[in-house]
Amino acid sequence: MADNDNDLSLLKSELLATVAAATDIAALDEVRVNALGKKGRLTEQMKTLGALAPDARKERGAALNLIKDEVAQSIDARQKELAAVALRQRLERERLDVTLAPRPQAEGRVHPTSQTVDEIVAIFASMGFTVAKGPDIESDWHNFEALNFPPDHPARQMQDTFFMPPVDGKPMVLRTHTSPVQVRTMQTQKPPIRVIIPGRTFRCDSDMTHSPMFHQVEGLVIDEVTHMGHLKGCLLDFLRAFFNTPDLPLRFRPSYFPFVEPGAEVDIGCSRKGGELKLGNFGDWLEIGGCGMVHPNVLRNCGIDPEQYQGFAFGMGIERMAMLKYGIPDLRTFFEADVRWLKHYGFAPLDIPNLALTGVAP
Ligand code: 2NL
Repeated sequence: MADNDNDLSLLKSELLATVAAATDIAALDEVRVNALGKKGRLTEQMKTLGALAPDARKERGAALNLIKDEVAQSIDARQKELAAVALRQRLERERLDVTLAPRPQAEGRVHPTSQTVDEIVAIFASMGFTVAKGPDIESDWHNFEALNFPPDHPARQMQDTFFMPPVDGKPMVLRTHTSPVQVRTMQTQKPPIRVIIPGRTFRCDSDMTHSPMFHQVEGLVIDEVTHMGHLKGCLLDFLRAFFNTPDLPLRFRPSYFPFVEPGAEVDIGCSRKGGELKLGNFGDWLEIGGCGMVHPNVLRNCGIDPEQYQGFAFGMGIERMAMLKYGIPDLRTFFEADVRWLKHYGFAPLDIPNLALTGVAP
């Protein structure tokens, strides 16, 4: 009997020691399985009781039950302890100091071209336009042919083109305007159509006022009854909103673009007194883009019946608009990637265009 008592008290202190030594919940679970699980050491002891004489079985059984209870209690207590420690550590780790000063403002700036595109998109979106996109490398057909530039037409030389290697025998170019995206839109959408296309364009031209890569925004509206009055009203609303000038005058000057008939150059009112350019009703004029009624040949080339539908289109240079709005004097600086320039002329990332003051917000 004394031997039995000894081996049980040894087993008990061993098990309690392993409970105390468990330093996390996973280790403690293992201890529980090793002691009380199906093949645990106490369970194995229980299984040996059947072989004992009734008296001995009763005595040893009672002793084993006491040990079982004690070990189970000790595991539960340790579990609570470890959970409390884990919680304390987590609270420490995830502490948030709400009294800290805000982080310094981010260094990054939004490029004036991007900011201007965002502003243009916001205004036209409020007028019911969607935005379309297309590839920079275009087929000669999408860039010229569909737009009523016949193969040897001198108008092709109006736009000095970067030619690309042919694809599947088809001549390819870097798009010289965003108009091919309008061609793609007319081919894939049914009228009524109202889209603008802001994007990169390329012309083999580089001097004070020309960069080989620049950005354009073009607009296209196709419907059953669309006329020059709609075109002029649309551009007037847009330009007054964009330049934040409610009385900005607008003038159409007859001009030639192969893809429109009639076509016009778009001028806005300005003053050039004392070498300083100011926009507004001052009697002088500044060219800002071109526009016209979409040529019936273009509609036909894009699968739209010119007897049923007509539309207007317009185009403007984005850098030029940014220069005018934000007083940036030199076009070429837009593409020099000079961080000092970007710090000076760039916009804070959250300087979201606000239409509240423009009068066109619905
Ligand atoms: C300018 C002149 C213009 C268009 C662009 C256009 C597009 C299609 C059909 C007809 Cl698909 N027209 N676009 C029309 C007139 C002028 O841009 O000075 N851009 C900077």
